[in-house]
Amino acid sequence: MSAERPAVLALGSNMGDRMATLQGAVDALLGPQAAPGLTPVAVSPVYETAPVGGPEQGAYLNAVLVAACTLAPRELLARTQEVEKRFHRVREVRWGPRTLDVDIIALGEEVSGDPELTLPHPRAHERAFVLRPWLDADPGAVLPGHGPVADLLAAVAGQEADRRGDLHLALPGREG
Ligand code: A4P
Ligand code: MG
Repeated sequence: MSAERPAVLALGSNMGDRMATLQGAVDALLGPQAAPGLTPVAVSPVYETAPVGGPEQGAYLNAVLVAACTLAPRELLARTQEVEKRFHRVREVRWGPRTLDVDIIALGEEVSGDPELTLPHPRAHERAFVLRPWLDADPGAVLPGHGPVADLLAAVAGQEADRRGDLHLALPGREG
């Protein structure tokens, strides 16, 4: 366990019951049954976004979670990958459709070029589907090495991200 620092997680789904999958992932990561090490801070609104990269595929629902994290980077990756597996993630091709994708956008000020866990996420700064919900969840957000998320978002203003006002993710409380 290390000192508490903010973890920013981006969730995406474009197969099956997308909303049920996203809420299930939030609960698996932060709910009362979740292993310790991640404490809920904020969850963003849900955005419907056109797929970026990959083959032709359906629209995504995307959201961002902020949690206080005492896990080491590798422990956090193991946690997010376990949750992806739990949702029977199907992904045949890179950037192709998937039931659930959980990306670690940032973990405090951690910087790493490790291909297994690159921090901050190497493509986050150019993706409205990450930046838009992140800014909602944390209006003062800064992407280490890139600057304020508000500025990064302004630079990708052409990318569509439609806020789904009819959809809401619940942030679980912790028991005890
Ligand atoms: N990996 C390295 N750094 C990280 C990190 N910071 N967070 C490694 C998570 N994983 C990281 O990821 C492949 C490998 O990246 C993992 O083994 C991990 O060790 P993956 O999730 O298995 O594969 P992927 O997601 O298909 O590929 P990739 O390159 O991670 O794609 P992205 O960048 O995750 O993009 N369009 C819209 N509108 N919305 C989306 O959510 N998502 C993607 C996926 C593409 N287009 C999208 C969306
Ligand atoms: Mg991924």
